[in-house]
Amino acid sequence: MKHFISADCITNMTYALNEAKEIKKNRFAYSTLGRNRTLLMVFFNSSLRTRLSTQKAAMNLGMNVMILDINNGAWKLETEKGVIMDSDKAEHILEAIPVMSSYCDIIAVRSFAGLTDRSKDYNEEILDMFIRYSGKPVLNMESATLHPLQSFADLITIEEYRKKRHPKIVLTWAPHPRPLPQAVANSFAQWTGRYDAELVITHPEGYELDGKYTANATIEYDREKAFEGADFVYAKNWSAYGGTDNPENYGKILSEDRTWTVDSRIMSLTDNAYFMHCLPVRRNMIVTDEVIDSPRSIVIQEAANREISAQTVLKMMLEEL
Ligand code: AN0
Ligand code: CP
Repeated sequence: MKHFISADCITNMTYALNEAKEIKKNRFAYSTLGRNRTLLMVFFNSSLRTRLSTQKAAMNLGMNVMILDINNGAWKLETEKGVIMDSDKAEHILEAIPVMSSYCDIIAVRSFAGLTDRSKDYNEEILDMFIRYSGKPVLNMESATLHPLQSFADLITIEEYRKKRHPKIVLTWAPHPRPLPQAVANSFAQWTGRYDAELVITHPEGYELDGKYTANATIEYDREKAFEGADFVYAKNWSAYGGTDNPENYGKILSEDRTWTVDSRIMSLTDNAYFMHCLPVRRNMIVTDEVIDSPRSIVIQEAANREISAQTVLKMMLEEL
């Protein structure tokens, strides 16, 4: 595996999950694999988990790690091609990428969707520039449309907690005061679509995700029916994708319906399901205190597995260097 951009970069999901299991048993087994190799992590957006877990994973493999927050101490970057640079942006990404990549062996990038121009976001213009102009393997730390390190950690967690061979997993939209990208939801659907499970996605009308990612899922608008008998409930907010009929809705909040907050009543319809969320989570918007504080909530274990997903991926990337 050269780049790690999406689930498509993993040819054998069972192998990847087994690798993760082995790494979790002894995370220092490959502590010299990354010797004299440098990971540069570039952030265009905030992070707690991705930053710490990916750094820890790289350290477990013996790598050196450098981190750059573009919005904190670096020059403001121009990302549009062909513009006259007379604004406050002092440097063009066309120089910044090859310069940054000259100092490292693997370059990791976080760059969220702008949520204004769907084709720009869904063409992954920023991530694509890193792939094209860095000359180095690129690790996706949440791009405009996907968050593969999160989804891989989610699957590792489901694999650890599932009691049935073919569990029912429900991805449920939940309310949030700010418009959020579809990346986590797209990616979760893409990864679980390749896992031995039944995936049901429930959301208010208008929140349909890009069909490219939901091909192996059942869309159920009846929320109660969706939750019935679930083994895992994965909550997430996303803004509208817009679809073919309403592209103008892209990035918009279409519903603030608080009855979609995951609470004990809706959880009681499940088969004693585990509650999951990628975090950060807004309590009593996405999920009630009662549910997230209950013993069925595995959000902390899920976040801890981010170290394992990142280490499994970095190991595969280092082996290809
Ligand atoms: C981001 C999102 O929804 O994509 C990151 C989640 C890991 N969440 C927020 O911005 C709150
Ligand atoms: N889940 C996740 O990616 O969290 P951060 O945004 O804090 O990195």
